[in-house]
Amino acid sequence: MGCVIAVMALAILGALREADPVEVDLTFEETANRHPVSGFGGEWDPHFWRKPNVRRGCDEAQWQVVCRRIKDMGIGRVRMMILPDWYEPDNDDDDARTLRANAFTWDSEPMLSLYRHLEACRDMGIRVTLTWWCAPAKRQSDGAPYWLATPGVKEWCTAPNDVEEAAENVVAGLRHLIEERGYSCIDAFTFYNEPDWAFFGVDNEVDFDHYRAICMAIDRRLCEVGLRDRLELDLADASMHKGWLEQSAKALDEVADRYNVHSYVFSCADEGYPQAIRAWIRTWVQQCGDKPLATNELGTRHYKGAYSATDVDTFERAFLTSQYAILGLCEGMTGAIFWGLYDQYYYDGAPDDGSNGGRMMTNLMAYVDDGWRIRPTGQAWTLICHGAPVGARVHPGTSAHADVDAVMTRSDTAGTQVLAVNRGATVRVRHLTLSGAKGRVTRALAYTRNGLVEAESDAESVLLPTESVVRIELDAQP
Ligand SMILES: [Ca+2]
Ligand SMILES: [Ca+2]
Repeated sequence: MGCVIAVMALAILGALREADPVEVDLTFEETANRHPVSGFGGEWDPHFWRKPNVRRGCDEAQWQVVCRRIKDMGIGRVRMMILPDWYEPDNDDDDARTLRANAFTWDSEPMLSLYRHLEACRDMGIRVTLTWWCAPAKRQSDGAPYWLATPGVKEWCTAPNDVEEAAENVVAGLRHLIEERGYSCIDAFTFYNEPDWAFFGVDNEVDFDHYRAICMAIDRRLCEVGLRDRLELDLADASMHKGWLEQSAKALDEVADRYNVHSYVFSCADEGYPQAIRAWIRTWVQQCGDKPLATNELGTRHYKGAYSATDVDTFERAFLTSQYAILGLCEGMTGAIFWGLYDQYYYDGAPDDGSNGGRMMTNLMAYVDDGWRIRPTGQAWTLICHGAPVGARVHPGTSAHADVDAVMTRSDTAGTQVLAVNRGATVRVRHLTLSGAKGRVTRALAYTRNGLVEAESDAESVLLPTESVVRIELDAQP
């Protein structure tokens, strides 16, 4: 009998041992990355206060809800579009060196909507990368051909037809927003969305030299009006054409402050995706030399046209994009902008037009008719945004476990934090070491298939649940 009990006890002990999580040491590089965090956040295109959304229930009360959510998510940076016809519907005059002030429509519907978004960013301390999208083929106000567009282009976006007129328009807009209206939250500017394929010029061809000439002209004029020091020029905005970033980094080195790429490449369904993400980002970081690289549009390869994706409400989309952030930081990337913050209408079209009638449905939050429900991506991204605030110093991490990756951030305002991912079964991470000093764990929050949960922790270790992204706060001195 005694023998049986002993065997049973051993069996139970064995079972317990099996259930004990593997222990993993995390170590972090003493030297921080060359560049601090530029910001994690989302695309926030300024359409909330425009007719297609207002008529569907977007109002002051809903605005308060949305802004509160954005603040609670810890969004550090947004990318925001602007179009030239919103404020210069007709050319002010034939002289690209002199502004005819009363030709500009600063009180148009899209501009008034833009101001509300910029005011919110200013009030919430969110940085804005303003992106001058393109010269639309047609004016949005009345569908007439747009004066700055390249004629004969079949797409809605075209390259500007004149270097100096484009630069005049860009700088007029930036002066109005930053100087006259005081939106100091705009600290970065991108000329043209995805020019590598969408800079449609004469014969629908992309002309890099024309792109470069406008970037150079914008830089020169910003210097002339004393605005250059208030903005970083964030160029390339490269989407899919592999040579474009490298070409930009070589040809625009004297004017660019930073570069960005867009990523709709990866999926949790792909074998070896973590290594592929690392290699992909490493290539872009190297091509940028000593200038910072960020990802200014982030999604998964499960996009379906520009307005939908097949994985919008899945755990995998959240897991993939938050890993992209952590692995990217380890490889020297400075930030990432998720596409985008919440569902909204970009235009009012027929529901079966292939773009949901203008309803963007790929975002961190759903639409007003769904109570701005926070999707899995929104829950996971909250950990990333809080864990990697603007300005934080970044220390890449290493673990001996193939399923675990981590990065440490240190900021004067948010202290020392670790962002970790565990792709496998539960593990216990220990020795959250930097410079030989252990930080004491004060809190750990995990995103899992069950949503956001507190992760079990003591002062020296944290349990990373099965398939989780975890944000760990430490009391180590920054
Ligand atoms: Ca003009
Ligand atoms: Ca003029």
